[in-house]
Amino acid sequence: MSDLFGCTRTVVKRNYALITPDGFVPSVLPGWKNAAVIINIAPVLNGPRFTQIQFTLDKNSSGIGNTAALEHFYYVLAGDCTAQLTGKKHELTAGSYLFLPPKTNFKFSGATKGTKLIAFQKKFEALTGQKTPGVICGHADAIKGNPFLGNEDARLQVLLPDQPAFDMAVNIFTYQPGATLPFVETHIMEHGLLMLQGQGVYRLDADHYPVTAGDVIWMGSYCPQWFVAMGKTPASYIYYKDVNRSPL
Ligand code: UGY
Ligand code: MN
Repeated sequence: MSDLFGCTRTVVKRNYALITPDGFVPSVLPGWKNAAVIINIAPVLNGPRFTQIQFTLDKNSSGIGNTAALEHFYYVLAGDCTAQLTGKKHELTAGSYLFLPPKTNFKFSGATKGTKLIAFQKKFEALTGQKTPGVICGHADAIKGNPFLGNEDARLQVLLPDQPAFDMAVNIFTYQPGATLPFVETHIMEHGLLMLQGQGVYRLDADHYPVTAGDVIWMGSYCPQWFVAMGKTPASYIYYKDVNRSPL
């Protein structure tokens, strides 16, 4: 990419945004101390119904709070840290993830320098007849990647249980070079996405963008979307979507 001043690949449109790391700016999030916090996606951005946040931690960092009416999902991108919940401590390493239901106390600390987390947070919407999910702690290495609609070269790891009690899904999609989403998807669910590795071209609405590791994308409801992995190494992204609830 050209280093020419005044240039960026970032674009913010009505129903999608591509936000590239050259433009990330930290802000303050109550409860988080000695941490670089970048709120990549939030409702003020043309209406997402969730937030997507990146945290960079070191030895002195802490993040303390209660999820209240929200559910939080944390994934460790690099490094390690501890999450202390009421009555239980979780040691997290790169690839670990933690789902916190509403009304959960948490304290993140004990990070090694440069530990990076991504979080997705949204208001939990209960479903009549379904119990509110409990805490889930898992690791991506333990989740099998299944061929997406029969394509062995495009594999999906589904990190949270695919059950009606959950109103959020977080998946990791890994594509071999040349593999694609099979068709241009247009759906009610919205997405928040972080490119984890590799590169490719993302179609958003009627536009096509080169994307690479570190890029963030918001796709609003009904934003036409498609991806092709390019280059010599696999491309993968972690992404959020809202699921299992009536629109009205
Ligand atoms: O789950 C999804 O909707 C996924 N196939 N979308 C995407 O990768 N853009
Ligand atoms: Mn999709």
